[in-house]
Amino acid sequence: MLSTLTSIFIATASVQAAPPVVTPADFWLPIGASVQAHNVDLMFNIINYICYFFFVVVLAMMVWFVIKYRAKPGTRIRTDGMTHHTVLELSWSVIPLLICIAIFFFGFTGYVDLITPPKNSFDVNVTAFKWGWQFKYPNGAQSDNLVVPSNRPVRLVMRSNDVLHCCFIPAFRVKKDIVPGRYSTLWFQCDIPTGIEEKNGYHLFCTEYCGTGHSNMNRRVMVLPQAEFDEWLVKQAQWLDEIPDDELYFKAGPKIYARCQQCHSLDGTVGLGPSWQGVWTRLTSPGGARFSDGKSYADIIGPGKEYATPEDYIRDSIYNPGKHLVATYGNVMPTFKGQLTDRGVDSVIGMMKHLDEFDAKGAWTKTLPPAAAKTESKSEQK
Ligand code: HEC
Ligand SMILES: [Cu+2]
Repeated sequence: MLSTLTSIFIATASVQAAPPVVTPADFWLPIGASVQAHNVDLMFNIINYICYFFFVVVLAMMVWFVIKYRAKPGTRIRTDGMTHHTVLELSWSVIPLLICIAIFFFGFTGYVDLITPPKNSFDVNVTAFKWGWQFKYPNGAQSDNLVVPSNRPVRLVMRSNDVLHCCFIPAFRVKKDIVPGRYSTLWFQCDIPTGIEEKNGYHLFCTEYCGTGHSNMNRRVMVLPQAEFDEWLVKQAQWLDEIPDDELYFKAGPKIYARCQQCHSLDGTVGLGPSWQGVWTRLTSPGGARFSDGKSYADIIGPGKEYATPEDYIRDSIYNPGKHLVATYGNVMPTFKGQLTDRGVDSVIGMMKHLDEFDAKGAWTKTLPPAAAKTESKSEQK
């Protein structure tokens, strides 16, 4: 135990002692902000310059031969049949072979480094789904953008809820497919903190075309110094608990709605899912057929029916979306079981009940009385 601790300490200490590694952006590549970036870029540049070199050599010789051996007017000389030139043929076989072996060697050892996370890495669980990401941390905290500690290897343990996705963080030079039914891992270490501001974070993309909402999978990676990260992590795990019950719907609601927005509009626009406009009135007043099996809300909601209250129906729609399909819509909503806690669901329900207080984008349009505004800035966080 002690020896493990010591070795972790030594490993961390030696990593921290190393100066931060940054490769500035150039014509071909964006900024390289991970410890791996340098090697990847080196390989890329070497291969790139080898290509330029041979491109120029081949093209120059081509032009030169075209001029030198062109058919001059008036001559009808035919060349002899080709013989061979051992030295020339051996050199154009052996030299490229050596170059290829070198490229393979450095490429392969580099690849092995890229797929082997160091032992002391910090694990983040990643779920990719149509169409978003969820990042879960060891203490139970969750976030929509990836937040990681700096100066420490981070390992992403990734899985997909539905189809093939791919996690790509260009600034870190890492990329890995996320295949349904299988865990994929990816690691990086970044020594250049960005702060918690989303706009300063590094880009994270899905680079496997996964359907209509594919482009909604763009996120940011924020890197914080370890102490700041630990603080963020603790707060993040409790962010919903810290908000008083009666403020949940406008403080937590919009943040959670951000995950529903690509399918559910607030202003009546038809999307992949039914708009939430007027949803509360619909649920609580008698209406006609609503579901694809011909049932109406009144058939399933009410005392003694499947759902005692509209709240129960909404909660179940979020945890078991396929159970009652709203007519004309497909069974495409992902379940939010394990992703939204009861308090999370409560805040969405609260938002649906007060939709008149939100604009079409889900921002709360009212302001708090001064006394309450103080608590807001305190608990406000990403
Ligand atoms: C990928 C698209 C998609 C996302 C993301 C999505 N939904 Fe849905 N949702 C649907 C579709 C499609 C339906 C209608 C079919 C059905 O009932 O499952 C639906 C239905 C619902 C219903 C029932 C609506 C009604 O009029 O009876 C509720 C409630 C709901 N979603 C809540 C949510 C919440 C809350 C979120 C975010 C946390 C969310 N949805 C995210 C597609 C989505
Ligand atoms: Cu995707």
